[in-house]
Amino acid sequence: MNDKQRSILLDASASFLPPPGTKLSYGTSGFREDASLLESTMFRMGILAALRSLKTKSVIGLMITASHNKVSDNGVKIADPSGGMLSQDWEPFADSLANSPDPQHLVQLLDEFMKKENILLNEGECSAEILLARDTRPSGARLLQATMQGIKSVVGAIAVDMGILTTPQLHWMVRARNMGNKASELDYFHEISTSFRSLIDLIPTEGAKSKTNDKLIIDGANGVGGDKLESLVKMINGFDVEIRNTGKEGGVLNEEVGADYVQKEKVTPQGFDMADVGTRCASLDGDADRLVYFYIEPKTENKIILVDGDKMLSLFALFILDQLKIIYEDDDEEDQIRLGVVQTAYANGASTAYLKFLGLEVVLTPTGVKYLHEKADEFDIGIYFEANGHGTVLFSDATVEWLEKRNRGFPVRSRGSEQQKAVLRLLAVSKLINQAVGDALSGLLLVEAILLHMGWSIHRWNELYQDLPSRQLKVKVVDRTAIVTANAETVAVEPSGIQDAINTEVAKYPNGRCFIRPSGTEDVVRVYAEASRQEEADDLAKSVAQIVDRFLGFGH
Ligand code: G16
Repeated sequence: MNDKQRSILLDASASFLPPPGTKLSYGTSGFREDASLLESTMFRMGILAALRSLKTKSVIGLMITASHNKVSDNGVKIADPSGGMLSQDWEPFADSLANSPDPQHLVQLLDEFMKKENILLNEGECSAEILLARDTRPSGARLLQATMQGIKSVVGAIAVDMGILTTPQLHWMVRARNMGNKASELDYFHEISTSFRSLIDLIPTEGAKSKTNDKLIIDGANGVGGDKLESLVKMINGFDVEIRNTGKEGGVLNEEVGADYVQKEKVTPQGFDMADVGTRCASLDGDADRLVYFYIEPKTENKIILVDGDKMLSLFALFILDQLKIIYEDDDEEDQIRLGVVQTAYANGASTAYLKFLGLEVVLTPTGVKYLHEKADEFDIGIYFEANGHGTVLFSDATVEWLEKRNRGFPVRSRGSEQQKAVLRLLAVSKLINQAVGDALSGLLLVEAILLHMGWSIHRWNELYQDLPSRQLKVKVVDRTAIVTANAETVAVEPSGIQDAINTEVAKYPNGRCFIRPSGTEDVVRVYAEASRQEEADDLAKSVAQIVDRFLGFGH
């Protein structure tokens, strides 16, 4: 870094000092805090994104969002050149940058890191480009300005404001740009609506006859996803969707609405009532990277039957397996495509048993799409989902090429055969489902297309297997980082003795399972419990929450 660049950075960073007394940490998917604490972090993540762009010689994305968190929070997610999350080996640098106490220290840190990573900053040659977007949070505009200033303090770096988008839209655009493809919002809508249409056109006649196409109601979390879905639906004729998203009419983002609320509380979101009994409903989260389905049963007050990420994973796996079976018919090429699934400890035990029963390889990782994505990428077709509705299906380049080659290789007499249709269906799925990151909008269209293909209602889908009753709780503690976990978060190795206490509780319940972990997005410890009956899952979660409080709570 030359003297001119150094003095620009020193001057600019003087206006962005970190909030005193706050330790910022790069969590499950980036920084997340009360929005009032984040200006310096956004400025510094702007610098980091510019350096990442220089290092990778690619376009980088920076999304200003706190996803499922309350409206007063905000945060940042960074998209790497592939469209996936920022490479994990840059996370410690992100942490040091965010917490650097003053401009001199910050510039020294940058200098050292750039030397280590061999990042050169030559005036006139800088080709860093960062696509920026934000969700609908009121603090977004102010934080965008801070981010822009950070990017601009790296001489020659370009910031492109893409406006208000869902997180997966931005990740999709970054991937498309780096692949040299068209990457506007319209291109995104066009790609997913046309591939959805292709899947519908490929429904076998028998299936099409039983096509229900009944109404779908969407809870848009009062955020960006509802608005974007409205634009998308306009491009798809005959899709009967009602979107409830009152953000612009006073409804508060994520407040008693949205995928996180519905999945954790298992109750109807605001704006839904008994008039919706039996109807297929779905909830997006605040930045539309999560999706869960649900329906309300008669006489259950505000309780819902949740059809979560695990059920979506199972539906997708079943459909893809069916298509592969058709493709391999009278073929000795079997086992050529390695299909695998990735879950976390939150996956309902019944879902894992079902996936294994289907003959699938199931891999478990810690919470965080960055871990699941990485594992799913190791398969030819990898499906990953967290129970909370984050997930997607990844097709390797070789698999897409193999499908394209097979499609071209069909002799004239077999054109339009079921085998060719199965190939075309998988190709359409690879275009419809976001290859960069889990995406509620594209996931929703894939669920809808598969339900139509199978001629299934949401009830039939839900019957794939019966969930074991479960309960999730949050516990406020003095310092959640005191918990250290192992074995994909299923065991707490610290504080010493806590796992033994949990084991003693779990042993009291038939089919009992329980784990604790510090959240990486909220200042809480999460407790997950499963048991044979709902009351038992509730009791187990409650007693383990008390153990957490005893070991780490404010009175311990
Ligand atoms: C983020 C991550 C998810 C994770 C979720 C909850 O989601 O991308 O992978 O499941 O946080 O994490 P935690 O339990 O650590 O709070 P989102 O939708 O909030 O960005």
